[in-house]
Amino acid sequence: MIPESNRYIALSGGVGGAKLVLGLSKLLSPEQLTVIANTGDDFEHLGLSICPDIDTVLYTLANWNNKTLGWGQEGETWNFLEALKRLEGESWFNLGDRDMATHITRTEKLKAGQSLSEVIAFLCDRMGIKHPVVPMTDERVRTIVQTRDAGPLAFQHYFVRDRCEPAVDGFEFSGIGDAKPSPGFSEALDNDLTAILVCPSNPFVSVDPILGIPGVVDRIREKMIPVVVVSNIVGGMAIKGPAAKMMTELGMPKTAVGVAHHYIEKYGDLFTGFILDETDAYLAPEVEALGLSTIVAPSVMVTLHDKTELAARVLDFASELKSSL
Ligand code: FO1
Repeated sequence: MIPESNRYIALSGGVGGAKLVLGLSKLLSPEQLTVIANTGDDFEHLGLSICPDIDTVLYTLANWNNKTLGWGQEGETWNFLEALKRLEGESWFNLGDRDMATHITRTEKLKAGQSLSEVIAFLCDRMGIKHPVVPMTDERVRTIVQTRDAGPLAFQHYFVRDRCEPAVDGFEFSGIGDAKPSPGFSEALDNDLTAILVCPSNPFVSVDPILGIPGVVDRIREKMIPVVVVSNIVGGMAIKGPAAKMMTELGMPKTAVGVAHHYIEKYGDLFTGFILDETDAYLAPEVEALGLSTIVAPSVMVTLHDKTELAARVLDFASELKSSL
């Protein structure tokens, strides 16, 4: 049993992160869990404001998510996209008919002057989501992927239009210097927290933008609480997305050790715990040697049971680390 006074922040990107968030939401009350979603992937397309990671988390918690694609809505149809193609419109980003309703609602409300946090709170309410899911910031932050041959690319151009093909050189988060944590993120950081949980999301383009918001790392550090990461790399492959390919191109080992090393190198002793999949159990001594307490747990989440089991292991581990601080 998780004591009612325990409170957590989960940092999440899209598909992989949303799976653990769903598991956590089954074990923790809305008062105990705040989900912070990356907005570096957001972009403007066809006049619409699109927030892929936030929407993936929302659709997953609402059980509206497309189980085959990982992103977008279940029962989706593609009439708009087909019609757009006939008119030679920009159709490389697959916008489903149902999904369009989310983008149009968000765009209208933002244009009317609401903050992104207000719009996402409205969407959570309409989708029946009780756990607070908040954008990392209300300011505009955009991930730019530096590539060797194609120069700087806006994230969705790199990811969807160019299918992650260009070799990556580095990342930039445009606008981050002026960004503040969103009100919900800031309030959650003011709480008496038990731990920060870093979901199995891409370290470079999902977690780094959240931690890159000025002041966030210092505020976490001041709290002297465990920061626990679930590796997004299992058996040398990313659970989803281009993380392993990026690591190779950046000259890093594409293993969970590479992930741990990235976090330690960038954030020093901010991180305390690391969770490895069973496949990677043999890497535990190497991760421990980097100064991270490590446990091994099945972390490939297919069923709801897998998600809640991993969430339970993460929470147990965080409690153990908290009591040993
Ligand atoms: N990912 C794709 O690979 N192809 C798409 O056409 C695509 C469309 C899309 C539409 C709405 C949405 O919320 C997400 C969408 N994604 C698509 C996923 C998204 O681009 C990425 O998964 C994230 O940005 C990476 O976390």
